[in-house]
Amino acid sequence: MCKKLFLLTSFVLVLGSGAGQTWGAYRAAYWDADFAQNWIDEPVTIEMRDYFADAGYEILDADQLKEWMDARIADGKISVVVFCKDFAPETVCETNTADCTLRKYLDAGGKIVFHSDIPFWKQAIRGGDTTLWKDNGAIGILGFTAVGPGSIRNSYDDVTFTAKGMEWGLTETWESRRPADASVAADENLTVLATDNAGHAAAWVKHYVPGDTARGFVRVFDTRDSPKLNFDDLKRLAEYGLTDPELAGNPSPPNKTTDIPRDGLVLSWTPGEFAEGLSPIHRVFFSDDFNDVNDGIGGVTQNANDYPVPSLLDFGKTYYWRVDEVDGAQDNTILKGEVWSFTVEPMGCPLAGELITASCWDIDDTDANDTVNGSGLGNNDLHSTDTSDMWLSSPAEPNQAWLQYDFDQPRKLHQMLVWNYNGDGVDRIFGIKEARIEHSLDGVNWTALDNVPAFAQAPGTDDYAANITVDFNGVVVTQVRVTALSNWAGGIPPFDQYGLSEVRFLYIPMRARELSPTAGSTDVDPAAVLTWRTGRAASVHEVYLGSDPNNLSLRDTGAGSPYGTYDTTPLDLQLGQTYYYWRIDEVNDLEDPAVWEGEVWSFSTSAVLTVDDFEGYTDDWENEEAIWEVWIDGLTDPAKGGSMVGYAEAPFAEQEIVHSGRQAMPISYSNTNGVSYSEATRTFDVPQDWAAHGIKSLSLYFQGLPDNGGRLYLKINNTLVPYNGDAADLTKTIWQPWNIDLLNVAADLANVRTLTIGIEGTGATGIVYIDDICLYPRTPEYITPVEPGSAQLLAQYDFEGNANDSSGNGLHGTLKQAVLVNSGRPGAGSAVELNQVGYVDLGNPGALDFGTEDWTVTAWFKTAMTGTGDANKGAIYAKGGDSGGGHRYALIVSENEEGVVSLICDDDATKIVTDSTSAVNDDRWHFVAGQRDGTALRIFIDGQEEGTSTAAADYNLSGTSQHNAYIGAITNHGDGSLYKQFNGLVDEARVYNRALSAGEILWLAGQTAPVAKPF
Ligand SMILES: [Ca+2]
Ligand SMILES: [Ca+2]
Ligand SMILES: [Ca+2]
Repeated sequence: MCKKLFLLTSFVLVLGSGAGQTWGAYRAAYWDADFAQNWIDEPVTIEMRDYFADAGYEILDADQLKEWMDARIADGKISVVVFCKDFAPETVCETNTADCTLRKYLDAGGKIVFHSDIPFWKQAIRGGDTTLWKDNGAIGILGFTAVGPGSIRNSYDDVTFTAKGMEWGLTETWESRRPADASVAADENLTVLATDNAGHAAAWVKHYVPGDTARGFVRVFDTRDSPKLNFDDLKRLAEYGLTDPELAGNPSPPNKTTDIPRDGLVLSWTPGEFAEGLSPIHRVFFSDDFNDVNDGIGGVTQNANDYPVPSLLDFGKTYYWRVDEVDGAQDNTILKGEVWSFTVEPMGCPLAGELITASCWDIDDTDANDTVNGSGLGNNDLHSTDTSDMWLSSPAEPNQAWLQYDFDQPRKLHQMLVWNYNGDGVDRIFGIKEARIEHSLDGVNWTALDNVPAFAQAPGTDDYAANITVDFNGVVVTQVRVTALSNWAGGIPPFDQYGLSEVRFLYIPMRARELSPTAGSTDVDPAAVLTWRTGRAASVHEVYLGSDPNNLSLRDTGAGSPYGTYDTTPLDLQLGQTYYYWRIDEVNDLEDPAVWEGEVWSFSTSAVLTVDDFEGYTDDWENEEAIWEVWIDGLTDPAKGGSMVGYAEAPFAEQEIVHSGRQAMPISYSNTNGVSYSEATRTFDVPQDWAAHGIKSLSLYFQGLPDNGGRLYLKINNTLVPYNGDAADLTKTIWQPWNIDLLNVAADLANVRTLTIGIEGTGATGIVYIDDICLYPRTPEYITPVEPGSAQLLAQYDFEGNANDSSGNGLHGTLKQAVLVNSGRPGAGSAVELNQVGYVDLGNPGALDFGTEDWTVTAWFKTAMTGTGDANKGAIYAKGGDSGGGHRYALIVSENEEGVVSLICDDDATKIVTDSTSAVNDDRWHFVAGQRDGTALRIFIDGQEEGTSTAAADYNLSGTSQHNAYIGAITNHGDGSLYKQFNGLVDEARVYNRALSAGEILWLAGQTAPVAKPF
């Protein structure tokens, strides 16, 4: 009942604090006296803190920062935090990995503004201490090399703002000292705000949410001269692209978007926080005049969150709009919105230079391609005076020099823009004055263009904008030739040369474009809706699709603009298909040509469909995003029995025990007080079709607890599917797949409305964790336990009375300060007890050193070891030496992650670590197997394969002969001592010089019934 009680109390709390919530709550600045800073002086941090407090930002200390980030991760509100100090505190940078809170906040759409020293150079510890992370802080947390190597540091260049930097609001420069390398900035797709003279990024933004361009990690002011820090600039960076949640936000189309279709435009936005529930809610202003919109002239009041633009828009024109909100929380105050803008598609689109092949009159001419490759053109389309970026015919040409442009395919031409020859000063006289222009569709028949204007002379200065426009009036061509008839020098020797700086062809887009999925897409939903932007003037869109690119079938003929769609559902595309091919032909019988055939694009479908991976649930129960609002339990509906989905307090989903991603579903069950079952049911708003796309199996992963009772089952709609494995699998603390052959399920699979997970059995109680419910196009397979016998068994240690080898090979061990105790495991007799001092010395028999051949090491063990320092690691079995110069193969607990076993192999050249995934330090018996099988290195926990790595076929481990084999310890090759000593019990350790099969490992793990083989 506690969850319901929690709901009631927290609802009251939210009502109490929610109404007064302001934008300040989502704009914050971090400052804490108890944590250090580095390159910024403390008095400046205080000045900065006070500046942001005055601007309405919430000031957070290190603990509050952790709470605030957790809250934003949970509620996903648009937010930003400015760091006044240039070390991040341990409360949010618990580790220098992507698992820390600060990175999770970025991944959840957060924004951080960070200045001065290298980000995460040190972790700040409460009380003023620090942990030195150096460059690895940023590499681990941000996921890339955020600051370049020493060779590019300390340039002291005054930075240059990029266009983006100015757009984001930078006004005051600084001297760069710790920039990101230019190539890294490009590879990481950083938004670069400022550069040093070498082009390295002195201010940049790393975005963590796909498609986002305003949030993420903002790095600025990469130097230590802290008095120059411009707080206004920092504030503009912080607020760039964010809006006050009280105002209308998220404009669609996004602010300043260009190339918007002129027809069918519907403006939309997210309403301000307090705008709901009133009437009218919004006032919309729309005009091509900024001032009219900014001044609030005209305007339409309405309740809908969208506004269909009433008329056809003008090509190339910029329009402005704004949405004012009525604030119901503040006496219906009108909240004036931001003015947004967009620009309509141009009549003609620029044809990319890569699609044009340029040639010219004479091989002695300079390169004709310099007139179509954008050379010499700066950001604002202004051509330079650099003649190496222009074309110039060779001397002594009698007024017939020509340039020819061959297009990739027929194009309907609108215009050609021309930049004339722009040589410095007098050199511009080589510019063409009169020209003949011809065009051809077939390369044989040429037509001269009428009304070609005289070409104006270039200014011979660096800011040359195109000053010649040639109209083609929509003629369809593949080639254009420009012949010089005269130049601005009169063509008299020595001035008989002819030049151009650049041309640009503008074509009318008649073919379908912006196809989605994009060419070569993978993991496409087999029920995908294909979309494209329609060709200009097309009245019908023909959709061709098939699995043979040379034999596509016509699937649909539809109408509509500016976007076309085709729902592939009727085709029943198959999962895991590589590839499908498709093409859109745009048709209008009134045009010539009537058909514009599109390119053939391909995509492949996903191999698996996810029903639920539990990643989408949040703690925002008010918006019904909590896991227990989707998976209905017995607390919500008594018909579901004794189940409780999720936890009583946030985070509601399980975030530690996960099979993949960051969340799983916990179901607590108690089949008591008159109920004999517990269920969790998800109802699909739109029934799912599990009979389509070649689906054959439903799969899920589950994990239990040792004291769990009962038996697992599923219901698809109301059809029962009992668990087909051992009921005791529910007591295992590892992830196990349950794969269900849907052929054997008599439910209406084409119309799945509900999926139920249940545990039956009166009196049964416990918790089961569920993750990754998926659909596969394959039939389940099972692994059957098989007794491995003694074939190629090298050694076996049962610890019955001594540490002798019972394999018959005589590789007896010696107990060293270790004792034998009752194992407590049924049928297993005694086990060896190791306490981080004791161990079992197996000597150094050559049989335990393997070269390149296969082997398997297995053991039962029980431990409660915690921590991950060397003293906290525990070798279950090891042969050879650890640390520098060591050769080894070993199974070690907590080598990388607390309580998780790793298989470590090292030939002193390549160390290969194969981690398992389950934490096994629960003081219960578990079974581990590590093996080499050809080039595969694998680790199994309790019979399930949990990790695999690849080794070269000639990976040779014979060097492990340098040290003894041990159970419970490994030799530190550096000093010859034993370390990583195990704490707990070990029993039934075996070494084989062959790779046991998965079934043999299952048998050794004590499994008697077949288990599902993971897909
Ligand atoms: Ca050029
Ligand atoms: Ca998951
Ligand atoms: Ca034993």
